[in-house]
Amino acid sequence: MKKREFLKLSSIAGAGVMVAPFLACNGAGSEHKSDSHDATDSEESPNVQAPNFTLPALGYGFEALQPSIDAMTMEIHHDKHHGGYVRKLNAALTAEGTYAGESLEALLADVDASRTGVRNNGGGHYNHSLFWKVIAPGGGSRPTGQLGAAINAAFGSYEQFAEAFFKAAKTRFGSGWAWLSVDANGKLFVSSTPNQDNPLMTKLVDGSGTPVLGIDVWEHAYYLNYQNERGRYINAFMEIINWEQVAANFQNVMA
Ligand code: MN3
Repeated sequence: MKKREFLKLSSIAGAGVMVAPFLACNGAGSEHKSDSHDATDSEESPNVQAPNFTLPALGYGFEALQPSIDAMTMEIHHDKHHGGYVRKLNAALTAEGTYAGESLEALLADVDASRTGVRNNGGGHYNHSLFWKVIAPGGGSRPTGQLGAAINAAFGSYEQFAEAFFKAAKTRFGSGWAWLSVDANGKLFVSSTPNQDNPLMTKLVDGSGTPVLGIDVWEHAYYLNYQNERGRYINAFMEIINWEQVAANFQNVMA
């Protein structure tokens, strides 16, 4: 898979809306600086834009996933946690002063350890935007079609995939995520990352790729209902996976 295709990802997380550059005046001597803009000595590009990432709607009610995930956890997790990542991502990009309208995916593919705000909050925005979509009321289904075949090819069977995914999620020390992703050769693999990192962050993770399924194993994702029993939460999650959405994510990567 070519780099360009790798970056051509499903737009699960709204990209920055195109807005007028806020350094519009270029007349001699009319140096303009936004009040909210962290002034630096570097030459400012006329392409600099105000970042405008937004919190996506959940797509179902806070109570829709009960009893697997309780309504209060969903409300706090979506509105407060994810909302905070979006707000802080916009703030971090504004502070950097070089945002030029890149997609969230492109930002994450390029982010390095020096850009803590974009790493943590851009990762948080991407990860949660994926998370809300790969779970759905109902559940109990299993991957079919091309995705099912690809899972069998990579892991041997659904059960062996499930075992690997469960283990990655259960053994992630502290806060983080477990993933099912597609690598540069189009093969599925399971991995886990700390904090809000994800496999798109080629400069920061071992084993980069495009996630098609992710589980949040931060305690805020499950503690109200499951307390310290992360394994019970992972099992509950795996029974409400929206495999149609995961299959669509997979098709999008492979297209
Ligand atoms: Mn979370």
